[in-house]
Amino acid sequence: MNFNETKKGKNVSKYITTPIYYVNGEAHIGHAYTTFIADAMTRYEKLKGEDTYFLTGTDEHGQKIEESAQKNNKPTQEFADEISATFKDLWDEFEISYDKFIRTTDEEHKKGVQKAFEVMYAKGDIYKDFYEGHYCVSCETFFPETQLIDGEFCPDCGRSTNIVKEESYFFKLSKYEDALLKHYEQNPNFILPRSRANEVINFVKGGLRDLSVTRTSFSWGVKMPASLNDDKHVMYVWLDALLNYITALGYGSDEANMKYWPASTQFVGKDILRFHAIYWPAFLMSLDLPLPRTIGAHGWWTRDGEKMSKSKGNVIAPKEVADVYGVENLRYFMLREVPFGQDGDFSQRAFIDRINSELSNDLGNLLNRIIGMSGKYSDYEIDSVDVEKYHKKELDAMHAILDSLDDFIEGLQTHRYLEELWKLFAIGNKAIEEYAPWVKMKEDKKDEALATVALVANVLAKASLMLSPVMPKTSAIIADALNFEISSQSYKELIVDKKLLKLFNIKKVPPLFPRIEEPLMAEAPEAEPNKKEVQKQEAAKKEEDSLIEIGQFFETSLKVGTIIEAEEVPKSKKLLKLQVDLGEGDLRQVVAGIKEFYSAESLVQTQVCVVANLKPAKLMGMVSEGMLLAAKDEDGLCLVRPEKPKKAGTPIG
Ligand code: ME8
Repeated sequence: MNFNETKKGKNVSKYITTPIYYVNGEAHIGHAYTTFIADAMTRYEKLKGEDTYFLTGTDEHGQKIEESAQKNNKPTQEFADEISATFKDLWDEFEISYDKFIRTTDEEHKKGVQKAFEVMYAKGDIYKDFYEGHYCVSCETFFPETQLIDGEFCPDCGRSTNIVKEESYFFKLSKYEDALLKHYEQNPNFILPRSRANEVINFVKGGLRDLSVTRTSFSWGVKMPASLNDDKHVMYVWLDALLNYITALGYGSDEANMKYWPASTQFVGKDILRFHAIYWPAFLMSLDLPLPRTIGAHGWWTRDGEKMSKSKGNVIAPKEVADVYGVENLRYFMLREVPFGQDGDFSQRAFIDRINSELSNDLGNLLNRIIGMSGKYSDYEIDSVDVEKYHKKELDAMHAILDSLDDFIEGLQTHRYLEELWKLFAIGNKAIEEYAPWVKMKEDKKDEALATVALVANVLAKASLMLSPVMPKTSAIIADALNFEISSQSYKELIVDKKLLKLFNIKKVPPLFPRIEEPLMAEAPEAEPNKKEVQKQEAAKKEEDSLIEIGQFFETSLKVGTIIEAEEVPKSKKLLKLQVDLGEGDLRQVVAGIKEFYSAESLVQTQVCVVANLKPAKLMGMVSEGMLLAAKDEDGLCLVRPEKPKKAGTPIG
């Protein structure tokens, strides 16, 4: 099976997905961001005339949902129905253009998951054993003891974990380690942004354990396939959830829409990248299905620089923002504000600034000026007949920008896409200042004045087409004023073929973006901090700033090494030259500054902990290919060693 399979010879369709949202709480701004970006990408592809399919939905099984329902004194299904409906209603109100809203409690989905389980089982990729480990209910994930914080707390969310021992079916994740690494290497766009790929690759290189894919400790999940005759177990929620991307297309039931597989872009938050970039492709390999083209991992949204949480009372409900500022303005702000993949901050100040300067000034005013001028000079009639003659330079500059936009979409860089698009309005605004049509009118050069007005009308037409994936309704209003419709047909004519608008009468429109002077929403609640509180917060912030993500830690390869040879470096007071065995024939020369504390002979055949992926360095002319871990205080230095002998090369972490 070639996992890179593209649909050569067939029409390539675009299948775009959001994560499916847990039904343990209502939608917040982070959910809205993923949904907006996926919606904008789908609309962009549609505009280009592609056959698209856009999936979103809700993730409804697992212990976390069961517990949330209990807390709310509701039967689990009823609770899931209610919360799932709040997501669907919100996306409908926001006119999100999804083709399907999947729920993991849908019967077809459950059938598809059971079929996938049977296929993996028949292939020998699933086996039964026992699992004992630390389980984080909130993340629905087991963690090895070595990854826990203080031996107890979840490394992802910091909550306390429980020890769970149970019979379980396991998926042979370890079998796919090499195939996954090969796939990452051969497909540099599999994980975007590329900066996020390293943490995944290092995690896989650190060794994959087989994955427990069933549970017996609770029952709120997809039942086992009847053919296995093992009712005690239900499916692990992540196996169930990830498979939604194919069951939504009918995998295991009516498979007509499987023609959309593989997905072109699957959007996820950075916290769930590992599930999507490791487990998900491994499951697909096991099912002999091609892998998605791109997993796009976005960053985290904060509010006024603070993490949002229910306890702080600073969570932003997207509906609240949309009700006062408008959903299209919110879409624009979120997609313009952050480089895809980086964390973003929601502040009303930044939001209002963008509305006033970019939407109201750059775009809104340009449209109003052109309507005003054409009303005065030509009774609202706009004719592009002389635009080429007087404005070739501006037309060329505009078309060069339009030609470059596709690359930003390919790289999921919506902020760059919008930044470039805004250069069109700059061309329009500059042309008005430079050619001053009102002066031309006085000089009796009416055709020149009207050519400038028509140039700007064309700028607005082309820009509104390209803005339509992000601001569909606003763009439709602009297009209507300019007497055309946003469609793949007009895209072809105005963008691909670079044609100009035909003779038409421009319509008056009310201002699209009234200026906003003051924040329209209540600010995030701010507790009155006393002096002690401030000090505490500053200390906590300092600590938090120095914290790293688990992925950053795994970027360092630490290994147990056995010292085979050791000798003093002549003329050096501090250095010893060591030959260290890191297993599987990996013999390293390490030059270490430990001579004052250890004799060369005492080190031979002892074990040390080695940083194994440092760039080689030269010390006194000798290459050193690693570093030993050591602790030093006023009493001197001691090497950090494994408590018991371990095989050379054993990973530490
Ligand atoms: O993880 N900023 O669901 P979920 C940006 N059911 N994104 C945020 C965010 C924030 N402050 N908070 C959460 C799940 N998200 C699983 C997915 S897919 C097969 C299963 C993002 O409701 C988060 O990163 O907890 C994730 O991408 C999405 O919201 C859903 O989170």
